[in-house]
Amino acid sequence: MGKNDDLEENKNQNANYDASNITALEGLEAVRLRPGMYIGSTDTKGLHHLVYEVIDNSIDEHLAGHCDTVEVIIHEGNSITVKDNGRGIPTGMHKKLQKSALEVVMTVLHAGGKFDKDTYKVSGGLHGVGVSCVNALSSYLKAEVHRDGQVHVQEYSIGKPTSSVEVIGKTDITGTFVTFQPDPTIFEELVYSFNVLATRLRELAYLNSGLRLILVDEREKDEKGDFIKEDFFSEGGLSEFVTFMDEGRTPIISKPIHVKGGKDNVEVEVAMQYNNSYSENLYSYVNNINTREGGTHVNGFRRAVTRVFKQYGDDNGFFSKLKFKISSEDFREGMTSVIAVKVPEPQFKGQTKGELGNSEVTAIVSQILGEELKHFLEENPMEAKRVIDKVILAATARHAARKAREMVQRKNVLTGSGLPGKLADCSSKDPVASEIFLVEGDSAGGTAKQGRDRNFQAILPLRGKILNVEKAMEHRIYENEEIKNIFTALGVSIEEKDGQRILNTEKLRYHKVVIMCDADIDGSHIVTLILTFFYRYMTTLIDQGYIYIAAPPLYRISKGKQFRYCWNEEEREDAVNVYSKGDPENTSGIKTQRYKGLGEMNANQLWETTMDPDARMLRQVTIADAVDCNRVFSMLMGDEVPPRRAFIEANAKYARVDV
Ligand code: 0RA
Repeated sequence: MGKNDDLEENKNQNANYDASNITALEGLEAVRLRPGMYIGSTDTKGLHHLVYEVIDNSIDEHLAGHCDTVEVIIHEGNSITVKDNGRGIPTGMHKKLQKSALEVVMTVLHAGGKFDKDTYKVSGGLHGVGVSCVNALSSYLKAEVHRDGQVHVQEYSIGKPTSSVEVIGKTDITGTFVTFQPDPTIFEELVYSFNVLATRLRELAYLNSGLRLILVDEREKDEKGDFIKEDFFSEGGLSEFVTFMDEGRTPIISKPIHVKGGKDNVEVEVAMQYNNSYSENLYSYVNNINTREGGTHVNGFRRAVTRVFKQYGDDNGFFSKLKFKISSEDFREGMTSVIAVKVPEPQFKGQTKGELGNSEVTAIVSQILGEELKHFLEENPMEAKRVIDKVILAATARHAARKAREMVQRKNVLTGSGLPGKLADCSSKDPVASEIFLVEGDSAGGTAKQGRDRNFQAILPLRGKILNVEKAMEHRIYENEEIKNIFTALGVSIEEKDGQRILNTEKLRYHKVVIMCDADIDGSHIVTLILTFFYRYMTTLIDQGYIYIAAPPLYRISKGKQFRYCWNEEEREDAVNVYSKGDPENTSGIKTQRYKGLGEMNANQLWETTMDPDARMLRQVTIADAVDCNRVFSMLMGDEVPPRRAFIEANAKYARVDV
């Protein structure tokens, strides 16, 4: 049932109330009753959403030209303060409701925005429910408004005022400071993540150039004794965003193409850069909200890129020697782009409401970008030629890739089962119950084959380092023995539809695909290579939660017949402590075995530490943040060497602990 159905229900039950009462009646009770409907969820995502909801109002003040700084403070105990230097929430009397406007904004659902409809409120979107929802879901909230020379304060608990609006002093600034403590009876998770908030503030800084966003974490201090603090500010906006995302790649034009424009109340901003990689990285936003599923704005963008580049290439005879057609995909290979639109009344569609539906937006984006791109090509013939050469290369490679892919896929049909010879399959044919372990090296593969439960666990040994797909051309990927084996063992194939490559997972043979490598730096490098491959070619499997990383132990500590496996230094010290009964003189009878690789474990040890579902630890690979993930992979696997090692060691960043 949608929000509107709810309203409808209230209307019928309270037929004698007028419109303003209905809004008030639906009230904050409804928010507490069904929080998920207003903020998405009550897990860690919903918890962070509360902060975004408050910041949205500050960003509206920025968009209206009245605010240039927003500060977010995570306090000890995980309460949050959001401070802005906007105009401050009005504090005068709201005539209709006979209350301070501040109280109305904070306690009446949907009144969170501006009162006058003419104000162009665009931030928010997916939920965009206003600061009153945050109030309803907070055990404590304080609003402090600096306005008209005075400091006004009101406090609330679960959305209800616990004091009247009081003037507590004088001020010579304007702004709104909101402090809130999320209600522990509503939220399953109460701890704020600095990284999650930092990533969002960074993104907001790029999306709203000129706005400074500051994040302070009072729960932690640095070496100097100061609170952890980060400052996000971008003068160049989306152009800098693209450069930031492409940090690990080599650009092929001197600076990103950056276009801004607007028509019929729709604002359009696009930045794009070509690099020498083979993947397309496209991020789209509507009213500062990431639209992961794209939509009409992305369609308009693609349309303009294809049309303008194609025309330019044709007009100059650049494509005349090609023996096959150029597809629209070829114009976007190695392109990193951000498309941000601001739409007054966005319609969101799709499974996760991550797709823009407003049909008028396509033509607007296409027209604005098209004109600017034409100018760019006319004025920068050298750069244009470099892009066109890249497009021709992409088309040629795609042609070769299709052939290579067809070869692999046809061969499978011809050879009956088509399963790779190296695969030790499981007996179960039920994908839901079946697991496959991708194991580094033939020797560890052998141990895993002995150690597994063959009923539901399959083993595919991979030889050494698999191909770095970040640097290889597509057809090389389908020709690669290890990668071919992964495709055929998993039972998935790539199909082309309207020039787009789609992973067909209908015949996926396992619902757990576990990457199992040594617990050392080489092992994590191999994990990363395999993950890069999954991320670029089998994203759906990650999205659907099928990809896992096994966590083999680092040590076996034993004394006599007793032993313990340890996964980190802390556990090792702990085990030694226990066996020595805390006496450092008493360690000579304690044996420490350091596992340098999977190969050093016998089959039984491998089973009981790493493969047995009752004892093992698996990390499920998730894509929490696509921007982050892309950057990580391009850093790791791209051209720039220095940032790599640190990233590899911290590869837990894109995986979370599971089971
Ligand atoms: C209603 C009207 C106006 C501003 C705001 C609300 C407002 C809300 C929040 C929430 C956090 N920061 C905020 N800043 C402003 C317009 C005020 C005017 O016309 O002066």
